[in-house]
Amino acid sequence: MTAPYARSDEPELVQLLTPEGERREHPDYAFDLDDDAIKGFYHDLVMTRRIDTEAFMLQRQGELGIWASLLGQEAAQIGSGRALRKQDYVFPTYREHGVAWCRGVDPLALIGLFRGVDHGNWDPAEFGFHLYTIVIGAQTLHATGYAMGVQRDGLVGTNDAERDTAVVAYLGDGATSQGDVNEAFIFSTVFNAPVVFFIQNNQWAISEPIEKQSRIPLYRRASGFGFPGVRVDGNDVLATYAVTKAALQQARDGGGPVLVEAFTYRMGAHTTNDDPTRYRLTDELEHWKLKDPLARVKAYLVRNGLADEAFFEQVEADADTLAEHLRSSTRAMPDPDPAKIFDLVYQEQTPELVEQKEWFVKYHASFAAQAEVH
Ligand SMILES: Cc1ncc(C[n+]2csc(CCOP(=O)(O)OP(=O)(O)O)c2C)c(N)n1
Repeated sequence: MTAPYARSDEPELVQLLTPEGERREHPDYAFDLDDDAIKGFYHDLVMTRRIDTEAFMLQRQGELGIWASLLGQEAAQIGSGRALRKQDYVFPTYREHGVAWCRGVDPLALIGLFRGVDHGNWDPAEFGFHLYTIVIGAQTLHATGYAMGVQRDGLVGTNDAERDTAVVAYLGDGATSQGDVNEAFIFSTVFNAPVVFFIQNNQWAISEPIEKQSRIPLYRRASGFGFPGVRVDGNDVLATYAVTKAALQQARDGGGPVLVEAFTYRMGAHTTNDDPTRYRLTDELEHWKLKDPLARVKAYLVRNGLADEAFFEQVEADADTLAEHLRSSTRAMPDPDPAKIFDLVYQEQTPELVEQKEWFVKYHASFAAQAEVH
């Protein structure tokens, strides 16, 4: 069996920045931003990694119930997230902390979800960023349905850059084995829905390797459904930006769905509940460390004299400030009102729900009364 990482050298992989920090050109995908934008991407990458490592440590200290780390996947998320326009709409999984950062969602809202004090405390409509979906692949159907709605609202192919809208569904390699995802592919292509399926192929679905999910590279699956697919170096923030930007534009222009496979690697555990040393070899991780998405942008900036020591120090200082804010604010989060679940789940309160809520409030209060007696 071929090691998963051997495939990353396939010629179809779109790459604009090598692991050594050298720029590459691609005939179909040009990077059209300047070096200041690349410095901005570097800032995003470092901040996102720090949110991730901080949340991981908070989980280890017992402050969070669980955390799904994005370590290694920062470039896939920042590149694609920065390619979005304000009016676009994102359906994430549970690992899209970098995309959330690009959409302006407060990282504390993500942390609150994993602490179990709320159900996702951000307004999806405000940020164009849906709540996290834990059910593998389900969000691809939500995204397809939403995209069909966008199309029917006349928000596709009008040539108005402020108006034309694309929808993105993020998913993992393992999710492509789900029926939901295959149904979403069929619906989106036959209805020409403006949706981009952004697969972060991080090589593992918990302990199942990509070899057990597919006999062919994932991006080629799209052609079987009748829409285009492209594989991009998911550790290259410039390439993920350029490829996603083109895919989003095709969707907004009325060209239908596109599948983007970001070829990347999950450097950490699946979640904080999991031990990857039980199923994967250390040399695989060591191989991918050489492709680190942050190191290659830093190498580019340094080797071209575009950023000095003061710039990197400032980025680290910003990350330290954010980390301190996340730590202290997480510990200060109040416990939720248990009855709140009744207010948030349903649009309308039926008499039965009102009755259930009253019973639940009394039942819950009985514990406090018992504690006073004893
Ligand atoms: C429908 C469903 N089946 C199983 C699970 C349990 N589960 C949680 S994460 C996961 C693996 C997902 O792998 P992948 O799609 O590659 O995404 P990744 O976590 O690697 O980003 C599974 C099977 C689930 N959450 N939902």
